[in-house]
Amino acid sequence: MRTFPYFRAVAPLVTAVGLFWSDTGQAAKVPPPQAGDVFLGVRVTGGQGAGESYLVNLGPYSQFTNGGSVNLSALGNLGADLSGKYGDDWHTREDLSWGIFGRSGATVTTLFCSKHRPSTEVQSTPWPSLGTPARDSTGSQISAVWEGSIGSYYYLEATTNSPVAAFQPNSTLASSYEKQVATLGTTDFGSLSQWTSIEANFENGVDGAILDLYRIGSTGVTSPGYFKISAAGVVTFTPSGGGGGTPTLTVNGSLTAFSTTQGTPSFPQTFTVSGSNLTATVAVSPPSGFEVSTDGIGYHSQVTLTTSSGSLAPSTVYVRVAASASVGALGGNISVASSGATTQSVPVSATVDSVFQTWASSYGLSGTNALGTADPDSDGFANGLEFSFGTPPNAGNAALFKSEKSQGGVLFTFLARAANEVSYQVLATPNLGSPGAWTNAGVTITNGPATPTPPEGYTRKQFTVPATGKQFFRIEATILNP
Ligand SMILES: [Ca+2]
Repeated sequence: MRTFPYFRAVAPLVTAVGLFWSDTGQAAKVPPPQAGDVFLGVRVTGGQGAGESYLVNLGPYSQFTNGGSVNLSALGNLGADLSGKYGDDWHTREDLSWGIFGRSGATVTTLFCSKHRPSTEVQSTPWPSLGTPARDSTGSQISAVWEGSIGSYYYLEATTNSPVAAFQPNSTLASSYEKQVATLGTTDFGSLSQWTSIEANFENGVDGAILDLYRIGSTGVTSPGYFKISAAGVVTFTPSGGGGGTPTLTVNGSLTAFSTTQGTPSFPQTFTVSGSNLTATVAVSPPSGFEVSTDGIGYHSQVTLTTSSGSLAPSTVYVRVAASASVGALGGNISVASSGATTQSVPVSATVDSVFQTWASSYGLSGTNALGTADPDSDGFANGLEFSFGTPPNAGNAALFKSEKSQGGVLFTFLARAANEVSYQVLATPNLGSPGAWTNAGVTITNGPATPTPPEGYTRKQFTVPATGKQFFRIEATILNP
């Protein structure tokens, strides 16, 4: 090809000769690799081919996440390269290993790597998730191999059998695949990756050297599938759960109508959520007035379920009416959602009674007899007053409170609901014949005697009015959430 006499005899033309080489394509470099590409590396620890590792750009990681088959025919004849470099028995050599590596180019470092898959049926235990410093550090080691400034894949010449494969001399440079995965005293691609080995060797043939592909990003670890290579050197990818396939959420169980009294959370009910091929966590969000929990102890306005390798094992979700729910009927759908999956809805409904309604029901009152203005025991005190002062609405009573002479005047004692249920005010007037003349009596209501024990829901209160002049007093009770 080159013109030998020119090269030898006319030194200034050497540069021109070099350009001539390039034009013929004899020394074609691999196409510039891109961030997000996934690479295959092959190396041996001794024997034939020990001086060089084999690097193949498999193309972008994104092609492995659609859940379908992946066409890798553009890789060329890798078998010819492998046989030529490592011998025809390369696919049974115990000292020959392969591994997968790569990283994204996003501002958030996402890593791609492999792990020996025990068998086609059994996925490897996923690599641990990594924090930002560990991902950044590991990512820089990976970058060194495919785009480092000296000796990286970027500068290598393609083999005659594959446009995207190249042999890389093993060296102590950071760009050396062999250095990154075989240096003693460190995990693969630096000390922070926690990748004890991303490789599989071929001592049990190609069926014993399957590689799971993992993605390790800020949202955790997923695996879209696994790689195999045939004895002829044909690489295939099989999609599996976790990043491959359609993200799917499944809900089991349903909820019957809840009921509770305002201020008191209802008893919980449960349903389960499971999922597959998930690429994100699962958010469980109930409508207003309800709250959810993953343990039946801590309740929240929303809970997040964490997936493992794209799967969510059946997980119990507890649901209850919140203590803060408003009186009346409430309901809607509990949303179970994860990115890319069809959102599931769990219908939920509840009736929240007011404290007064629950009180009336406890006396067997219903319908019009349960109204606050009704007086079913005809004692002259409407239910609202009986509730406010702790007297029975279904058995007549003579008074709502007790009054007696005391040292400072007249002592009034009565049973009271909690301050957030009923408010009490003492009013006074000098003349019952003057409607609208009731004014605040200016007395202070304090806690009364604790004995005898007040009925549940009540405390005993008291106040004293001076025994001077002529005054009429009344206690006004306002039910805050009737
Ligand atoms: Ca009554």
